[in-house]
Amino acid sequence: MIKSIVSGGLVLAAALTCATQAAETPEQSGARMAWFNSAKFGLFIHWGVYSQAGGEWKGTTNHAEWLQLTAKIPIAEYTELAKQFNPVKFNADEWAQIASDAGMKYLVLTSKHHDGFAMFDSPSNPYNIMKVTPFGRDPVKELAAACAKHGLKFCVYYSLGRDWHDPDVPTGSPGNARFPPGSRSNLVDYPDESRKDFAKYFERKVKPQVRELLTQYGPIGILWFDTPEKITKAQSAELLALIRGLQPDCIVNARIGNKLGDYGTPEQEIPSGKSTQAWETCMTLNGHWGYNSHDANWKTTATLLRNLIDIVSKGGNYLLNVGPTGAGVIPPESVERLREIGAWLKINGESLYGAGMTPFGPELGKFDAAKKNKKTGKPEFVPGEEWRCTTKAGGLYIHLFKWPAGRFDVSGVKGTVKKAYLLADPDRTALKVKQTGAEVSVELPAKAPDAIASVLCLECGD
Ligand code: JFZ
Repeated sequence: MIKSIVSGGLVLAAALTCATQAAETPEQSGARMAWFNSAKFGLFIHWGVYSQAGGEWKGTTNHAEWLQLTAKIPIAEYTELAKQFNPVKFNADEWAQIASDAGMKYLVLTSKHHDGFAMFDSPSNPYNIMKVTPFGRDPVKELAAACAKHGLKFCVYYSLGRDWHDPDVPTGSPGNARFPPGSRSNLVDYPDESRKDFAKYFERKVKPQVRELLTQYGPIGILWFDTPEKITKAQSAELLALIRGLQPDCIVNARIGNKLGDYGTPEQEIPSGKSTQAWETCMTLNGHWGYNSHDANWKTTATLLRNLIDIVSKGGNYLLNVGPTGAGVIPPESVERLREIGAWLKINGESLYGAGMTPFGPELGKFDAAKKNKKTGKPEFVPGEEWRCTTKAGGLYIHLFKWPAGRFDVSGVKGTVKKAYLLADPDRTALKVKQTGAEVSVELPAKAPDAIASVLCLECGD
């Protein structure tokens, strides 16, 4: 049995440093990050008023959670859409069960996306699901309870620097060709960027609602901020201090802004290399975060599962997204993929949960000078397609994507391989091992235990 070394890795996964966190010891931030560094896999849920439209608006069909901006809908008209929001098929226990069956350990729900609409009972701001819609229930409250019942950490997403309902949320920067002033703002109702004062929005809406989220729903695992945009360093620090004061164990991602936060959040991409600092890749199952009924571009279970293994082998977490319908139903194509990942984790989860990153590296892939990145012109990174490795105190887990003929060879192994076996083999039958120094060769059966990823365990000693 290979034991977990997560605790040993935590100090290395120390939070991104900054003035506010400097007062913290590595042990304190390590203790807060313990569950996150062990969990590896979470469910992201983009669900709100926009979900009702299913990506469609007056004949166009590529919308989703940005509907209000991409369809240029005035607040008055968008509020009419909100008044129709009545997700009678929403069942928090079902959603938590789907996440649990997928082998996920935490769940992040959009509590307020860029449209500024609160999916929770917000006494400080009436633009919320309890006041505006006929639904009359609080999904954040129901999901928090369902997650507690299913042993999942309940977490909330909060759009920090974009809010298309509030008059004081400027975006973009002068001189930034890609994101000029107003590029991510509601210019339909609030056309004059120069009149917008982020500090007013920060005091009027952000701080009261963050306080509500941290005092109304029990323990919050992560406050998953998004798009910090114009927030100042002082405001990021003040917000972090507010959170630490209310719930010291609540993890905060780096999108709180200004190099604060406990971990980084690469979006829709997996970094090429490994990192000792905590990080989490968030990714859609198809091409949209919010529900789009026209988007059938579903990633295969093989891609998703190999992404998870690749990410964990580099020291990260995988936050995989679903976009439920306006009625409150998670699309069956999403559920099917999550169930298949869960079935694999049921057999092989030991190789990921609580595991450390690869001691090797070449297996991850290489930069190919012959393939230039279209955006940067730099050599493209070509991921390795053969295998990945994760670690625990007692040895190595080799995840074989391609089943080698006859034997698996690896060099650079530290220590002596005491036993080799396939994790999917309930009898853990010992496989024949040859080792010369750091070179190891393991004889394999003809048939792979799993078509997507088969796990070879190498128990190592001195
Ligand atoms: C943001 C949102 O705009 C989007 O709707 C979704 O919620 C996603 C998870 O977060 O999208 C981003 C945010 C940051 C980057 C790209 C898209 N980024 O840093 O490249």
